[in-house]
Amino acid sequence: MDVVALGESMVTFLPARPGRLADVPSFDRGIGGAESNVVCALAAAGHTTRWVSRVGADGFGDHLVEAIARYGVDTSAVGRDPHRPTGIYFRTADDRDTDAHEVVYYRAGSAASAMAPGSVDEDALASGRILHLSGITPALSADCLALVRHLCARRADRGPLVSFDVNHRPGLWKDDAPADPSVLLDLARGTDLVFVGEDEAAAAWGVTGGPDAIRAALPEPDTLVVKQGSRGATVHRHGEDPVFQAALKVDVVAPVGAGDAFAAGFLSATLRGLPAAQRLRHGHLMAAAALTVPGDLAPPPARAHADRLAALDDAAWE
Ligand code: KDG
Repeated sequence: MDVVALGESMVTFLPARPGRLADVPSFDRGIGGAESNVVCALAAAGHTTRWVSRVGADGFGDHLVEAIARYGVDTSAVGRDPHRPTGIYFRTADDRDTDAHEVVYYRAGSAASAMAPGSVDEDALASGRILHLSGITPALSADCLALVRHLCARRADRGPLVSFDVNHRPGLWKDDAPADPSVLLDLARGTDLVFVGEDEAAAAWGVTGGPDAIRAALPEPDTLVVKQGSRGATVHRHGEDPVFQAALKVDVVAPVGAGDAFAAGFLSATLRGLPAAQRLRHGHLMAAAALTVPGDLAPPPARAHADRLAALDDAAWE
């Protein structure tokens, strides 16, 4: 197995037309979930992947498991909870206007929020070359925080490389959250590969000043990828000079899911041992695909096509 991801996924409701949530009359069903988005994109790009989670014993749970399995993701370690529902969430229509962007979650008390150390299949979690986690899970409950803390603990007998996307979701860090978002910095310290946006580092940790300042606050992970919005991203790796790579300029249809696609592209290139700049380019290519569709997930460019685009000379990538 190349990549295993742990996290909550939800049935997503995308508004049929633009407007305030209060005014939208109908919604199209999709699937969302940062970590499953990553493994779906990786599976579509030809990697072997597994999603570990819990869903309710309900129709939404059936839909999630079936839809994610259709991408080619192994779902055999997804548990069913007969007592708790599958989470769902709604998005507002005009995702292009980030000020009007609304995400409304119905996930408190969900099946996935009850995940805890000992309640998920540890062998499945250790079965990949990479274990991908995100900062969404620790916001869901004290049990979920304990589970992620356990998985992020730096151990001598390292199993998979641990990848952690900070994914700061302000809507989840309310009064009933098990901690405040500064805990994400502690968790990130124990992992090997961290993705964080400049905006997230400022909002969650109060770290401003760009990639160098973020690296100074987070020196432990071998690889730190700082996403700088539409400008591009910078990777810091132990023993190497930082590398910046500009992003592709696209007309954004919906930003949700682009960070997951970026992580998938970067992880795909990491698994293939490509150099840092190529890892960033593959991240940007997958993100560009996700940015230009309304849902969370877009079919990634075929690997040979992505390789050709990533190999274009620097002028094409400025
Ligand atoms: O990264 C996209 C995710 O935010 C979306 O799919 C839903 O997982 C989700 C969340 O918790 O916000």
